[in-house]
Amino acid sequence: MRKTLAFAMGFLSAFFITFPMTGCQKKQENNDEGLLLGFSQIGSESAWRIGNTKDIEEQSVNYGVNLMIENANQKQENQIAAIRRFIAYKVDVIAFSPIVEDGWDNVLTEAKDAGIPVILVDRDISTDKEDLTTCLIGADFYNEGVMAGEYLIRKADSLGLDHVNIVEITGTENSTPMRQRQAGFADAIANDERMTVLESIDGDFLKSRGAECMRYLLDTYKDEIDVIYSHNDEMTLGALPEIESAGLVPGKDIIIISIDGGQEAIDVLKEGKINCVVECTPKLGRELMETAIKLKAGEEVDSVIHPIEQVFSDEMNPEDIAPRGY
Ligand code: GZL
Repeated sequence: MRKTLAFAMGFLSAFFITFPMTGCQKKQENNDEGLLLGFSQIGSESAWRIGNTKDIEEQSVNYGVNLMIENANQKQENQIAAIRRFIAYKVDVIAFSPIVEDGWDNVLTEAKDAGIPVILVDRDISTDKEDLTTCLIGADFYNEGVMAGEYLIRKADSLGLDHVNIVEITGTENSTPMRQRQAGFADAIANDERMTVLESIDGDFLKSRGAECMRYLLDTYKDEIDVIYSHNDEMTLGALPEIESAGLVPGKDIIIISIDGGQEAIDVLKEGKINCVVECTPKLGRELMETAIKLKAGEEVDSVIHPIEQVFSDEMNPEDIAPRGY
């Protein structure tokens, strides 16, 4: 028993457990009590991601769900390993935020064969197989891109611009938010002949990469740049000091459009250094817990759950923006 328990304890040491850990006995007790949910989180790359994790943990307590959460530190292989551990531990439901869309068929087939339902949180997967997942809970990233493009058209109208040169700093290549934010923005400006995208460059949703990308874009295009369209606040916040170091005033010399809507970016919007922030709420925990509880009870669930999201910009009184909570 000790050896088994030691294994169990060692096995669980990689997880942050939100119930008092007493090894396997707790699992047996939980068979009749609350739901055991295994969640693989991408990492801690942004205020958005940290806020998402915090909300999921808080909601698991609110709903009495036993949460096993593992941080993959931006590596798909860590997410795949975590899902395999959840399967081995026989959790009731698995949830994860896939860092990229491809490469999940094998591990999700293993979950399906084990009879464990899977919920996609935040991001989607790309697969030809049927029924590997039950529900996607996350933003409509395409619409976020459309809202960013529609803001730019209004801004160009208000400034009387006859041509608009855009540089795009994208999120993680092949991730759902990157693909759809790029597509929505491109479609929104497609019929506006003033708009030209000079270059799109991968910033991987990271602040450091946002700064590197901005340095390259300024060196390459210098004063040609009219607009920066950045797929998340972290990269935007990394880019701003580079713009100022080049002697340009962000929000004035260059229009800055960002996505996420974290407090730090909203504070910079209030300073006038960012012109538009499209909201992408990280607060998905309530919908996740409610969906997981329904699945454990054998109830039908919606295949897609999109939160309602808004646009914050210099078209409004930024002082009216409520505290963001992330
Ligand atoms: C969007 C989420 C993205 C955020 C980034 O739902 O996947 O990942 O926009 C985060 O800040 O890194």
